[in-house]
This record gives sequence, C-alpha cells and structure tokens, in this order.
Amino acid sequence: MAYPLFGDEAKDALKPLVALESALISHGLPYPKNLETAQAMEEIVREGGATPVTIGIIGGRPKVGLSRGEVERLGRGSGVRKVSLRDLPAAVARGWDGGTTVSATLYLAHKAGIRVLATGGIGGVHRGKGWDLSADLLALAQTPLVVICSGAKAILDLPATLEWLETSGVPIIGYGTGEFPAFYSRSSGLPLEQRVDTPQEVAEMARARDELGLSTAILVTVPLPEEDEVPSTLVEEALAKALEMAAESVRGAALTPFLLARMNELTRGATLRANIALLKNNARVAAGVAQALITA
Ligand code: PSU
Ligand code: MN
Repeated sequence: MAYPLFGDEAKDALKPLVALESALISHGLPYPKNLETAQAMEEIVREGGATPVTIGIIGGRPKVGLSRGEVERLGRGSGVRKVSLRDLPAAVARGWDGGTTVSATLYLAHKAGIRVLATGGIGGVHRGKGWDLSADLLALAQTPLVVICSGAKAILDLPATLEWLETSGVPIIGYGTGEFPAFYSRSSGLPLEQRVDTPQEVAEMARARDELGLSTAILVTVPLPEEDEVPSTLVEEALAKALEMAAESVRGAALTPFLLARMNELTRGATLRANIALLKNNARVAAGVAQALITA
C-alpha cells in the first residue's frame, strides 16, 4: 500500500529519519566511550539508509539535529544537565546545556515530525519500596513514535514496568523474540504477545495505530546480539551490590546514571560493552524501520 498522505513525488522527498537521545551521551555512558558510541550510532543509521537526528539542548535551545561539536559539548562538558520532560521549561528558560532523556526526546522528535527513535533501554519502574517511575513511561503512553530499544534497563523492576505499559495501552513488540529482553541478557522469562521478524511488520503495526487514531508509542524490543550478553549471575550479583550502594542516598534523576556506572565497575566493563553493543544494534534496526515506514 502506498503511503496514504503523500503522492509519489512528495514521497521521494520524505527522508527516513531516526531520532537519537542524548541523555545516554551526557549521563548514561562514560567519556570517551559516550562520544564514540554516539558517532557510531549516527554512522550505523546512515549505513542503514536513514538520517540520524540526535536531539538535545544547547544553551537553552532545543536542537533537533545536533552537530558533531554539539554532541561533544554534551559528552564532555561540565554542568550538562539530564533533561527529562519536566525539565524542558527550566532548561530553556535558564539556558542550560542538556542531554535529553527518552521522554524529552520523544516530545521534541514528535514536534519535528520524526517517527522513529532509537535508544538502549527505556526508563521504567525502579526496584524497591520507594515510588520512582520514569517519565519515559508517561511519554510513551502519549507520543506516537516507534521506539526501538532492548527493553527496560535491567536495574529496574521489569514485571512492574511491563504492567505499567500494559495499563497505559502501549503496544510492545518483540523483534525476533517472544520475550521481553532484559537489556544485558536476551531473555527475562517475561512473555510478550506480539512478535515480528521484519521492519515491514513493524511499519504495518505503526500504520494500523495511526489509522486507528491512537497516540501511544509502539515499543519495539530488540534483544542484544548473543555474543554480547552478560551472564545473568554476574548481572544479578553486581546489581545487588549497586542497589545496596545506592540505598536511600541516591534518588531521583541521579539514580539511573549511578546504577549504570556502578554496574560497569562491578562487572569490569562487561555491562558497558553490552550497553554499547545493543545501542549500535538498535540503531541498525531503527534505520530499517524508518525506511519501512516510508515505503510501506
Ligand atoms: N539507554 C541506555 N542508557 C541510558 C538511557 C537509555 O542504554 O542512560 C537513559 C535514557 O535517556 C532514559 C533514561 O530516558 O536513561 C532513564 O532515566 P530515568 O530512569 O531517570 O527516567
Ligand atoms: Mn526516576
């Protein structure tokens, strides 16, 4: 079926775009791997026939399409903030430099008409008795993009995160899997009802959502490549220690970056390698999906 809103010539002018978030550059990965990974993701999207659009805040200006120099500014600058949806007004009013999380990036990407976003793992419900729910979940419930990820970060409460997404009406699709991936490992034991094996199937699902007038994201979950998996005993041990170190003292926006950094140290870089591998793999899948959305 032809793309419903554009004639052939206009269709040629439409470029497949992939939005990339920048909180993972400013807060998710250590320097200089953060910059290497950001550049590699852009390159992989290009090789996949799409155009990468990295999104962030520079001096209070939301920028949809950061230059290389601006990505470097976010990746090695001091005083760069982690900007989630609720931080956008402050970031703009006060002239911050900010790496945008999935929630803020979804908002800006949607305003710019971009339909696909690639990341590593979405935020979700944190473990423990406190009440810490990522703004990513609410943004996913409200923003009609296709989000390519490897599930939610393993530091989270995955069953609770899945429940929350179900309650909010966010379709979750396993890409080549019938299970929700657990970020550092391919399986979580949590079954998914929808599985697809091609970018075209993802595009069909997105088209159906649009025709229905639904405004939720579609979450496409891609397990990381087998050779990059971290053994689950190693993840669990490190996670128990990292959570203990965080205890009551690390809260709010600082919690996710803190846990990711401790995991990297405690596993001697194994979780960082896995994180980078899955980011690159997701960029590749996202390029295919962005193309399929235009040609479907
Ligand atoms: N994916 C990664 N590393 C990251 C993130 C995603 O591989 O650091 C970031 C994203 O920007 C996501 C954020 O939106 O972590 C979630 O933070 P919080 O749990 O505070 O909502
Ligand atoms: Mn939080």
